[in-house]
Amino acid sequence: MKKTTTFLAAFWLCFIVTTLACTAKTYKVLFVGNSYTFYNTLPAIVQGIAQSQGHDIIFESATPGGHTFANHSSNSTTLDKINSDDWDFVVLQEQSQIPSFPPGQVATDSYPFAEMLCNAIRQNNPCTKPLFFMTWGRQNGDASNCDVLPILCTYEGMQGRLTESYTEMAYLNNASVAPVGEAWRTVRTTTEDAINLYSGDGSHPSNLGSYLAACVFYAAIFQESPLGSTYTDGLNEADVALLQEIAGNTVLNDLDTWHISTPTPPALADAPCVVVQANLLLTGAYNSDSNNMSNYLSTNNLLPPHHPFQNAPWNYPLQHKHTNLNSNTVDWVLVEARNSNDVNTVVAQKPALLLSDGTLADVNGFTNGVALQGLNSEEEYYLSIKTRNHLGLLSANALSLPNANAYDFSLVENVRGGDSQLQNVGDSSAPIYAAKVGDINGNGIVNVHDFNAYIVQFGMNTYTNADINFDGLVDDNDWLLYQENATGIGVWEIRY
Ligand SMILES: [Ca+2]
Ligand SMILES: [Ca+2]
Repeated sequence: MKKTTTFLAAFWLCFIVTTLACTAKTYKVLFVGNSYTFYNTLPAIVQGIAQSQGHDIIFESATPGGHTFANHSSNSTTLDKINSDDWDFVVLQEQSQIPSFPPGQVATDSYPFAEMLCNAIRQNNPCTKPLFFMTWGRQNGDASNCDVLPILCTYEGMQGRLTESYTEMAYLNNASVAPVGEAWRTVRTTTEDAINLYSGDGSHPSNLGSYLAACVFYAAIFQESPLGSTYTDGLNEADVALLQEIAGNTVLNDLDTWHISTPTPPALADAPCVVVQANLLLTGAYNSDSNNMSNYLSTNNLLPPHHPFQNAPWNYPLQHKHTNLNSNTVDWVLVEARNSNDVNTVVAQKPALLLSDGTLADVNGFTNGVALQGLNSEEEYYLSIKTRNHLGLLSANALSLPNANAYDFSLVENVRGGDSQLQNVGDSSAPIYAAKVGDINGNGIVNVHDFNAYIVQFGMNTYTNADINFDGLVDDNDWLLYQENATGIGVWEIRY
C-alpha cells in the first residue's frame, strides 16, 4: 500500500512539474483574419492564458477589417508575414459570412484561396501547421442572406454551415481546426445566453466571446485544457472557469474531428518537427533516354490521393493525402527516420511523393523537404525510404537533421549494403544507381511470393504493386523486369 502511495505521489509531482515547467513550450503563431481576430486583442489573450499555464506564444497578426481569404491570398503584407518566420502555426480566419454560404459558392469563393494560403504557408516551411479559425454564427442568424439561403435565418443554421465548411477546409488541406464556433454554441446552449458572447452588433465578440475563442486556441495549440488558468483578462472568475472548461472539452474530446491529432502516435501531435531532404531513383520507373522517371501514373490519374502504406507489411496508420499533386510525381514513398543508436527503432515515418528527377516532395507537393514530426533538430538519425515494390533503402550512416543538402540514395556509398542494394540502370561506363524493383509484397526480399502476387494481379490496369515498370498495366513486361531482380535481398534492417 505504501509503495502505491509513493508511486502516486511521484506521479502527481511529476505531472505538476511536467505541466508547469519541464514541458514549457513556446510557439510562434501568425494570426491571419480580420476584425473577428483583432477584436479585444484575441492573440494577446491566448498569450496571457499560455503564460499562466507555463507556456508562451510569440505572435504576429495580419488582420485588416473585413478581409477575406481571397484578399489575403493576394495581399503582399499578409504574404510577407507568412514568409517572415518559421511559424509553428498560422491561424486562418475567413470573412465571417462567406463559409456559411451555399456549398457550391463556398467552393469557388473561399476554398481555392484557403488552399493558396495553405500552400504559401507550406512553401515557407513544411513544418508549419495551418489552423483554421472556425468562427461563430450571428446572434440571430444572417438577416442579409436569409432570403437566399433560409438556413441562414437562424443562428443554429448559420453555425451548422460554418462548422461544415471549416471542417472541410481542414480536411482538404491536411490542416487543423480551432472549433471556436462549436464551443460558442455549447456556451449559448448551456447558459441559455446568460453569458453574452456577442458585442452590441450581434456579430463581433464581447470580451467574453474573445476569451472563449482564446481558450479554444490555447487548447488546440497546446493540446491541453485551459481550465485552471489564472489569466482572466479582468472577467468574472466563474464565467471564465465555465468558458475554459467548455473550450477544453470541445477541442480535446474530439481531436480527430478537428484534425488535430493526425500525426502518429497521437502523443506526437505537438512533437517537434524537422524537415528532411532526400532523393533517389527507382528501377522500373527510370528511363535512361530521358534520364528521369516516369510520371505516367500521375498524368493518367492512376496515382491515388491517399498513400498506399496503410496495409501490411507497412501498416502506416494515418491517411495522409496529397494536396497539391505535382504532375511530375512518380509514386508514393514512405520516409523513415531511425534512432542513431539503434537503427531498428523507427522514430518517425511519413508518406511522401517522389518526383521524376528523384526529388522527394512532402504531401503538400512542394520540394522544400518532408516534414517529419517527433524528431529533434540538430540530432542525428538514419534515414530509410520504402516504396510499394522496391527493396527499401537505408542510409549508410546517421546524419544530422534537418539536412541542408538532399541525401542522395543514388550514390552507392550513401546506401547501407552498397551496390548489393542498388541496380545499375545506366551502363558500365556511366553507372546510374536505382533502388531494386520486384518486391511486390514489400517485405524486403524479392522471391517467389512476389511472383505469386504478380500472378494474382496479372492483367490489372489500375494502381497496383505488380505494375513494376509504372505503365499502368500488369503484363509480361513486368514479369521480364521481375526476373532481372528475382534474387534481391534487402539489408535486414529494412525487411519485414
Ligand atoms: Ca517480397
Ligand atoms: Ca506494367
